[in-house]
Amino acid sequence: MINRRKFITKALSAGALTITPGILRSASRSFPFIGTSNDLPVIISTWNHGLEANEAAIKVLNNGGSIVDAVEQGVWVPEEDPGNMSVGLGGFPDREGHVTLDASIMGPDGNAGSVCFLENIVHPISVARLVMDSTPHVMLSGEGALQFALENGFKKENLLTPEAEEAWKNALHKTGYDPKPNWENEPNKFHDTIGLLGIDTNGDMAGACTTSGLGFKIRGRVGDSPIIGAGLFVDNEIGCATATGMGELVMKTVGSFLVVELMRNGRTPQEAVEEAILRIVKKVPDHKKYQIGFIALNKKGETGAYCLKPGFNYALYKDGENKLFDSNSYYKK
Ligand code: SD4
Repeated sequence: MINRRKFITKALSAGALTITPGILRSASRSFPFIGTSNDLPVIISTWNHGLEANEAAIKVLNNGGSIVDAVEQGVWVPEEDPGNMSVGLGGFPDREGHVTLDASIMGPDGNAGSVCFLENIVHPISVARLVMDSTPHVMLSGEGALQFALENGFKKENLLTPEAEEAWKNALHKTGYDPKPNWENEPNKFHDTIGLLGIDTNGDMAGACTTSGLGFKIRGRVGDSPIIGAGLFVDNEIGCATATGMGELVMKTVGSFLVVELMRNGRTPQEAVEEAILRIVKKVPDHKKYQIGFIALNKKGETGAYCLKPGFNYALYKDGENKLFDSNSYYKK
């Protein structure tokens, strides 16, 4: 009970979290960095918003926080950024105009928590953590997840910003209210989930994944991000992985679990993420219309990143530096 109360106080102070952005930021590089040193900690996260998320996660570790605190508070940064239209506050709504959120978290003890189809809460990752820490369950959805959050002190807020509302109206106009946006021409536009993986100086690993999901999706649609094993998986003996992109492809191949199992069987993180993308290429007939990106981290602090088509980038904090890298891709254009 005491732990739970402390945790809630911490989650509620999320709105007051201040991040000094950009201290460690550097230019994007056009080659994948594959870690080889044993220097820990290492934090890796999806897309360019990962730079500030990594910084926040490292600050938590530097201040003596746990690796679970670090991954959770790292992803608070894009969740509470109203300018980020793919995560938390300011995310693109579904086709009815409601922002619905998916999030999951896993710790080094193998415990997991997630929420899906959650509305009106700025930090779904912290609700997922509360599910993990204070209930015997793994996943809460929709109304029930909201009720659980409100009962535990989270505040109900409107997440639909004027910018996201305008984008929604324009998209409806352009697509004729078609639930499938034009992926062919804009493969990366709707894919900006943050997945963040970390290993601390003790070698303990955790991961967090949070998103507003597919822009202008059919109401009720849930993606891969809150599905343990699809959008996120952590096995503290082996490594961890997370995914971004068209979640349906990741769910059909249980992508993050696959990456970790490949590492268990001896693959490096880079080999594992490449094989998981290859699995999608082989098994999902219409994969070429979509984008998928995986990142992975193993027990030695080695990392991997790979995607279906060019355009995916990731942020890596390693050896005291936080940098953005372009991922290699299966298709070259
Ligand atoms: C989903 N995988 O809901 C998420 C979307 C995503 O960056 O990755 N956005 O399918």
